[in-house]
Amino acid sequence: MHKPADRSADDSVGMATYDPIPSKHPAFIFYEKEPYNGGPLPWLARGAYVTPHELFYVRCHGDVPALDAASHRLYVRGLVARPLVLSLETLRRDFPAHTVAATLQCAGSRRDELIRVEEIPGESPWTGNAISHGVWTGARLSDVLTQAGVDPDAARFVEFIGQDRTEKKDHPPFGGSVPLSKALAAETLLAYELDGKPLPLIHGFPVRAIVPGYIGARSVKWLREINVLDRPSDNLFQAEEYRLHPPTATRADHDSALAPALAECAVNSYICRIGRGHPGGKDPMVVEGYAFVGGHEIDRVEISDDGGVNWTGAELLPPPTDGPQAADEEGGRWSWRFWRAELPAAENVPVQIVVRAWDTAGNVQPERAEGLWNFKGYANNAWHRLVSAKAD
Ligand SMILES: Nc1nc2c(c(=O)[nH]1)N[C@H]1C(S)=C(S)[C@@H](COP(=O)(O)O)O[C@H]1N2
Ligand SMILES: [Mo]
Repeated sequence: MHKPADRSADDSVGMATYDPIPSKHPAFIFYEKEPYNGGPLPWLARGAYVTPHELFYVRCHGDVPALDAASHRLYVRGLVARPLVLSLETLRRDFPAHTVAATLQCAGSRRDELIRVEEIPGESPWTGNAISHGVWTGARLSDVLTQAGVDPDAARFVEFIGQDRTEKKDHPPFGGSVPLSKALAAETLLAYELDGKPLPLIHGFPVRAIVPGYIGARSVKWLREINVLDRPSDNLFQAEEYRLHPPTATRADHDSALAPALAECAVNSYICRIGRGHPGGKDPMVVEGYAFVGGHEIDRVEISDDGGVNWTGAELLPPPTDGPQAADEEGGRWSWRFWRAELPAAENVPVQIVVRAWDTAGNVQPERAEGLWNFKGYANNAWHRLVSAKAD
């Protein structure tokens, strides 16, 4: 059992409680257990459209605080006319509940391919598995901010601060900020449910921010403070981490002020599995994966079986109309797309299968990971290449 919350209400910050974090699926890959970091094998990520909780990737920068839902408080402060102190009960009772299906993708997803370009010490080698899809229910952040009365002249950004102790020097809590316009958008939630169930502990219980389309880092878990600011957050994870440095910058020599803070996810796609059929035989090869973009929609997915010379369209599958996804109020705008393609049986196997997606703004994934390399290993959206299985 979890130890009783030892930092439930105000300022007490207690010890890490890892034991027992609900166990994940046997095919969940841990990069680290403290902090808790892992994701599903990619073929399992493509298994169910709404990711089962036991397969939902977990990205933690510190401990997993065991918060008590009854005594937890959320503070809304900064450039507001009426600062608020909200309990979970008031959040549920005083604000209409909204449900938004949103895919979360960590900026470090697909880092392993960047590591193959050049080493990235100290960062986990996530494959395309730092991504999962959930259906989130909570209060609209805009409803809460309206009640607090945002200063119309000075307010520009909204900061989220969690209640964890991160691994960084002096153990600051994890935090970040989003522009006021995104904070006021209908899709941005203070979520207390995932797929109709209470938020699991490791995913931010009892309440987290959900910022659909943005890198996962902006969806702050174990949310404790919401601050309306005239500038971006100076929390370490906004001011220093989760910024996109040029390939020339290094850990020892970089200027974070010159590197843009990551926000919306660029167009991306990934091959999760290749059905072998009979390699070298007559049956087509079945290739399946996901595509995701924040802020636009996936327009099309293309697939190549000759390393990216010739391309054919993959079939974009519609999101399910039943199950938790059916409650989405946003028409699937913040949801990943599953795709599937059949390729003629290759005469000579193995072949290099490549996927790339286009979004509705006409953006396409870049060809090579080489030009995307950065010393933090963020935001890899190069064409994804996989070599098909060898013939028996
Ligand atoms: N308080 C807090 N919030 C956090 C984090 C964290 O370490 N602490 N990690 C962030 C990062 S980097 C990501 S990618 C997502 C991961 O959400 P998940 O663990 O629910 O998948 O949570 C974000 N919110
Ligand atoms: Mo992340």
